[in-house]
Amino acid sequence: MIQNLQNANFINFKTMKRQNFLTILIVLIPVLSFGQFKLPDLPYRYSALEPYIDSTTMHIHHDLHHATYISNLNKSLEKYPELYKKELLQIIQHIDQLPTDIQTAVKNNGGGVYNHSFFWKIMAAPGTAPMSAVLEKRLIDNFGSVDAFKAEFEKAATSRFGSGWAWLIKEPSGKLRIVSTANQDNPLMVDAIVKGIPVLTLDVWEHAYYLKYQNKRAAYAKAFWNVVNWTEVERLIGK
Ligand code: MN3
Repeated sequence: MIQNLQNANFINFKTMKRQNFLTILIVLIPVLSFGQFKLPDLPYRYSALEPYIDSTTMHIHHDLHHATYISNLNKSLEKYPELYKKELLQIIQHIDQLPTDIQTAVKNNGGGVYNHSFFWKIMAAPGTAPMSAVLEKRLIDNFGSVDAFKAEFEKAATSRFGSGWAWLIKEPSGKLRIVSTANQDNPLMVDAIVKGIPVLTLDVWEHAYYLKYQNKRAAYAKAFWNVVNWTEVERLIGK
């Protein structure tokens, strides 16, 4: 009987300790990670872009690739925690002003974080954010026709050697222009060959399309038009 009671007390004590430990952990995790960059949720379900971009690709792309850029960005800033307080846009626009030992890591991982967060936002479920007449006119004014715009964008996507991104950007003059960048670079970075505000992008890294399209990047770029959030593109272009 005494033995049983002791066992019971012992077990209770152990359980209590574990609970305390868990409580401390739950309190500490947000404190320790305070200010660090976090993975944003997708603005739609993983299957929302089906059949053009499949749910498995979205899971791997968001939960693994994008998440890895986040954790590597946080790791690369560990030596300079004051940088966690900055806006990511501020950081990636002025990589040349960062300590030299982290510039490459922040360019690659900060670019990866920014580009993916942006990419998710300019897509939407098929048919839910069609192109308005206003945006159509803007594209015609800039590129001659919507088809010519799409053809030039697809060319930027397919002719980018290796990994990178195709972009529609707005130049300071208001002119729209199509460019492509290598790796996780983007047109906001200080060393971009052509600078401008991104209003549309397509990830042309193989991880973005290989499961469904294998080596057919051109087919992926064509399918992309079905999932563009034209409402958001128009909003970003503004006046
Ligand atoms: Mn990607």
